[in-house]
Amino acid sequence: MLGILSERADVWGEIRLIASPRSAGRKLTVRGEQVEVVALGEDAFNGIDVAMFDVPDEVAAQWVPVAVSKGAVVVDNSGAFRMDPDVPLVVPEVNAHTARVRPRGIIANPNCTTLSMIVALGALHAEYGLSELIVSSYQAVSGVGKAGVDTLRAQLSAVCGTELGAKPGDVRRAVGDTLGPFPAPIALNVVPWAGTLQEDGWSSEELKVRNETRKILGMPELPVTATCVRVPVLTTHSLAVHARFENEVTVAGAHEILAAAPGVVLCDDPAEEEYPTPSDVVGTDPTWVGRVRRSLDDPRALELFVCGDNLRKGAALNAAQIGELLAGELRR
Ligand code: 2RA
Repeated sequence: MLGILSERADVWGEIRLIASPRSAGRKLTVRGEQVEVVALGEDAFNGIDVAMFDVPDEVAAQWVPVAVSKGAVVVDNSGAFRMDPDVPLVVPEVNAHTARVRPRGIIANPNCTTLSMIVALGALHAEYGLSELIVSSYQAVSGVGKAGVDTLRAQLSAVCGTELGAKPGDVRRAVGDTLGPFPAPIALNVVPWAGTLQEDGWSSEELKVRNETRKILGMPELPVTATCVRVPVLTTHSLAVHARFENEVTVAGAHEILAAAPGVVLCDDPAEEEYPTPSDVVGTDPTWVGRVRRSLDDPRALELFVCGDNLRKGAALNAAQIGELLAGELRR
């Protein structure tokens, strides 16, 4: 977040850094300047116009209303308010207009998995009219935070550190009980699980993709099925998308829409081995789209592969873009 605020147009006056008392007094760099962190408390929000929260759900639930009571509009990156009907869930390229109506003084930032595909999907929906969505995610370990990254690195050392490396059946033995935040080894493996167990075997992550996509597109009845999978990638989520539309589609038409869509890069030339991969996409801002195909059995459906940096557009960048919308309002 600090990096993104430092790179983008400087629309801000004071940037105040607020964290738990444990971090108070630390100095962090933003806009090239050292700024001292102040401790979270009611007075910390005095005089703040826009407060961007990036804290666990329970901390957001407690402190977001405090910031609002002090006069701030809050951009919240947690899941605490996303499905509240009085809180808009905003992706500026897709539904910026919804940010203007915020009865609770809160705007929610979507989950990184939804954000990694929704800009491309929103552009196709605007032209063709989405009628059904089936997605499978390939999620990076940084989606779980530092523990996810540390665990993948440690497990990779354990399985690849020997001269010959682990053989396929050795992975669980090599990793031992150092599973970290994952239910199974993540090095040299794929784990069909992200989030917490919900009713009927769905994961919380799968329900977030469904519910948030519906809310962002303003389609509460849209059929959405997600299968969320964790893969041994550090950063950048990928999704294989099957999208069915009201109207017939063509690959050329989809290419034209995606190539013109703000926030999307079309990278689709399999003959030249050009398709997005997390290694190439990480560190960039747009949603990258490739492998665009018309379904063989359905002229109204497209298959695509999308990649988005889960820490940039998937989190901090989208929050900063919402903050910029608010800063624009305040200047008027
Ligand atoms: C994940 N989407 O990747 C979550 C993080 N918000 O685990």
